[in-house]
Amino acid sequence: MKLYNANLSNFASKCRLAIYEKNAKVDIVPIPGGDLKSPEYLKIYPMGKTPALELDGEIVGESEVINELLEESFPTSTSSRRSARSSRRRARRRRTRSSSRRSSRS
Ligand SMILES: N[C@@H](CCC(=O)N[C@@H](CS)C(=O)NCC(=O)O)C(=O)O
Repeated sequence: MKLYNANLSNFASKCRLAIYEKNAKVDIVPIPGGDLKSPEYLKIYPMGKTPALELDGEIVGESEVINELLEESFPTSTSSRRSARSSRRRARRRRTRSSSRRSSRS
């Protein structure tokens, strides 16, 4: 797993904290091209935002969705570890739900 991070982003810091707390095996990397709107980064994540998590070639955005995925992949409690595939499926559903909530507000 790889987290595309900008140190000054408060949204990315939520994910960094979760990664540090869990001591999770996630590479925290800077934004390719040095800018959220660089062609290199837009190719990876067309929203051009941080944070974004890369997992087996798939990109997951939204700090809350990322943190839920991290919790399921690296649980801190004794709750059972869910499979990465089902975590990703749930992350996709949450992303869809959170973007439809946002568009119904506007
Ligand atoms: N709802 C998103 C917000 C992410 C966000 O807006 N991040 C800022 C940096 S703090 C960003 O990427 N801004 C660039 C842009 O909106 O184009 C999340 O929770 O991850």
